[in-house]
Parts: sequence; C-alpha cells; structure tokens
Amino acid sequence: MAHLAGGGGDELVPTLSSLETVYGAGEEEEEEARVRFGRLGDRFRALYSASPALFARSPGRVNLIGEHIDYEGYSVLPMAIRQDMIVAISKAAHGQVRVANVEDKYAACVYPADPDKEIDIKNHKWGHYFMCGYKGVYEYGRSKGIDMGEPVGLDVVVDGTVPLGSGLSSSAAFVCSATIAIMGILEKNFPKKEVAQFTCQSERHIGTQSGGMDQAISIMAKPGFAELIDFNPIKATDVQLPQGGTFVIAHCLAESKKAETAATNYNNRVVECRLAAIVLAIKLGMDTNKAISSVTTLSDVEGLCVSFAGKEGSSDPVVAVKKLLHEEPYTTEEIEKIVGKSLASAFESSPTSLDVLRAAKQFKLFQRAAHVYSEARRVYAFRDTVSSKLSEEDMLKKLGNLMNDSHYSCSVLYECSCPELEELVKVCRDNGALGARLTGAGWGGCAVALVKESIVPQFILSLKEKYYKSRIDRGVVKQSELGLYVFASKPSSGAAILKL
Ligand code: NG1
Repeated sequence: MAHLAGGGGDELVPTLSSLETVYGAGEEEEEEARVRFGRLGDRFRALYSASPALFARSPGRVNLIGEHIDYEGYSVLPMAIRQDMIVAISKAAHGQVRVANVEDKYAACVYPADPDKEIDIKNHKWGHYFMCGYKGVYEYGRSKGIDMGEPVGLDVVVDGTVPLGSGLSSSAAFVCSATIAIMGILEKNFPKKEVAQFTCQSERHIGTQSGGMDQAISIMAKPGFAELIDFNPIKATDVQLPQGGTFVIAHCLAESKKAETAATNYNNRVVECRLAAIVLAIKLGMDTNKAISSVTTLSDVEGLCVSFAGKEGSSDPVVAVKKLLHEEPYTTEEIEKIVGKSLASAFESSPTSLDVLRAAKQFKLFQRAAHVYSEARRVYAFRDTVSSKLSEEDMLKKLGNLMNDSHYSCSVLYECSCPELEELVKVCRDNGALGARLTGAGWGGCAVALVKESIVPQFILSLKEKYYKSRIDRGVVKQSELGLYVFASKPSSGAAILKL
C-alpha cells in the first residue's frame, strides 16, 4: 500500500512533445491545459507577431511536513500539485527581455538582456522572478565553464494557476519555468538535481534567503508520489502516500507577501536560526571566531547538541536547546556579549541579514531552535509511518497527529501563522480532518488537511459553509472563484520543456 523508492535527479529536464505526459491522457485536466496553452500561444502571437519557439511548465507544491527547516539543511516532504506556471518564449533581436502575462492586471515588465544586472529588489515587480531565472542560467552555465554566448533578448508570456502568496510556491514555479524555458532557448540542458540546486540560488536574487525545497520538488517531482527531499547534496526519494487519504488545500485568503516582508518575517527567521546555532556552538565549547565563521545553520551544531543530550541520557538536540538557551527573547546586546563582536560585523557580507538586524528588537533563539530540531524529526516520523506496517486507519491517524504537532510548533514556536490560518486549521479539524496545518512560509496563504478519501466532497462543502461563506458575503472572495482557493490534490508531475 505504501512504499518508498529510490529517487532520481541525474536525468536531464525532459523535453516533451505533448501535454498528455504532464496532465494525463484524456483527463479533464489535459483538456483544460490544451485550452490554456492555446490561449498562451494566441496571446504570444498577438503581442509579438510570431509563434513561440517553445513552452515550459513548472508546478507549484504543497509541503506536507517539514516547515522552515530546508534552509537549516533538514529534509522536507512536499508533493507537486497540478497548479503550475507555464511560459511561452522566443529569442528576440531587440536586446531586451520582455515579460508579459496573459492576465492584464500584471503589466508587462521590460529588462535589458544583461544577466549581470542586479535586480532592483527595493522596487518589487512580478517580472523580477523571471529575471532570477535569466541571471541564474547564465551564472550557472558560466560557473561550469560553458560558453553561454552573447546574452540573448527574449519575448515571453506567462500564465500561472498557482495562487500568489499562497504558500504553494508560485515564486519557485515561476523561477523554475523561466529557467528551463531559457535553457530550452539556449539549447543547454543540465541534470535535474543541478537545476534544482542552482534555481534555489537564482531565487535568492529576489532578496529572500530561501531554502531549496520548492525548486527541488518543482523540478524533480514524479506523478503519483510525494518526495522526501534531502539537501547537501540534493536528493529526492519517492514516497507513496496511503491510498485512503487525500490532501485538501485551502487558502485562508490572507496573502503571504514573502519578498516584501522578508526583513521581519522570512529572513528574520533565517537570521534567528543562525544566531541560535552560533550561541549553541559557543555554549558547547566552540571558539567564538570559529563559531561565527563556520556555523551557518542549526544542522551544523546538531552533532554537538546530540552529544550534550547524550550526557543527559537522550539523543534529542532539543534537550541542549532547553538547557543552554533561555526562553525570554535575547537582545542584540546580550548576543553581542556572547559572540564577542557586533552583529553588524558578523553579518557584514549579507545585506539582507543586515536589513533583518536593523528591523529586529529581539531574537527568540530558544523557540526557533526548538521548532527546527523537533520539526526535522517529525519529517522522518512521517516518512517512517508511511512505510510502516500499521493499518491504513492507524497510519492516517498518526500522519494527521504529526501534521497537527507541526502546526502547533509553527504557530507557537516559529510564529509564522496568522489569525486567518488559525481559524481555517480549526475549521478543518472540526469538520473531519485527521490533521491540518499551515503549509509553506506561512503568515497567510494555505492550510493543508489530511482527509479520508470517502469524505472529501463533504469536507470541502463544510469548509465552504464554515470558512468561506462569510468571506463571500463580505466581498473578500467571489463564489465563482472558490475552486481556485479550496481543492483536493494528488501528486503531480515535475517541470518540463514542451515543444508542441
Ligand atoms: P513558500 O513561501 O511557501 O514558497 C518558503 C520557501 C521554502 C521554505 C518554506 C517554509 C522560497 C522560494 N520558498 O516557501 O524554501 O523555506 O518557505 O518551509 O523562499
């Protein structure tokens, strides 16, 4: 019923000649995709008076468990969803990169065809994500000593169905689809795991210190499987989920603005984790200079924490967190006293970290470290449960409990939830979910609920009645658009270049 299989990553990003392989032959989704690709091609021709040379597609994802731990080096367990970003592209002689959207509300963005030009992150625009992909392909090709030729101008139109700011990784779907579209145009292909790795670096041009989960699953996903993603080096291992359970994704309707709020939310947590790791290293006997220069993530000091816990008869790094860090938030002055230098000088090479230090008044080192170490263990517990011999009933119950524990930790220790997500998670649990949690970065966006297959239609109806109806009445969302915000999802296929 449930199994784990070895994952790939050595194969190249596929180039496909039909939509069937991506969306399933004869499925309703294939028909919808045909209409979308047709509309995208028409829009391209209307704007640029020629047909696109090729298309590219990358899916969004839902993370089942393992939140805010990828950038700390820990494994996560997401699955790709059918919602995706599709790109139509051709080379152009005008020396610019012109990025248009099928939706008129996204004004076209125009950039010089110069991969060395920095992205203007203080002036956020949706098209910047395309330029992350553009810069990234040239940077990676050059780093491998490949002759990338003169930078090319491009005409581009995109169409996305991953709701923005939803925690379903519309940003990585965009960066990945841009990347493989440009690879297709430049006739350069790389193994999937290299693309998964360098697209994570590429997305950092937008100013977030992202982990690599989203790009890895978008590039490496296989239909029918969730993936356990390991980092350093990147590896994907297929995880087949129990048949009797379905994941329902529901948007709380508060948008998560990850790039714009990076200094106080996402990047703040990355910096807090690094500070927690450095302080733990010093408390566990590491020289302060060595700690500052060599410790970047909590996984770097896990070994030290586990050795410490060993003396207390445990193997849980949280034991060290509880003994060595205090629950009251740390001030800058207190941390500077421990590390023996100013935080601004310790982080001087990272402008986005300096933005965090300027915005922060205090640092919750205990809470952030306790979340990361406990969440990392829940990912393995989830994987082990799926491959265990438990009855399906017990397996689903256990997976649900792990998801609930993950949500508690995200909400209370990591503080990346919001009132709307709290309400939605509660509505999910009150209406039959075996477990429910926020998914993705949080601070808005989606919840994911594990629901028995047999009750999915009733469950979705209950969410519509108990969560969305009042919001439809208040004009927050249109009844006709609800299908975009609440849906069941099966694991979809990964990114592909399409020559149709
Ligand atoms: P979202 O915002 O859901 O795409 C972000 C990060 C992930 C991971 C999660 C939290 C990017 C592209 N993605 O996901 O790497 O850290 O938050 O688990 O920044």
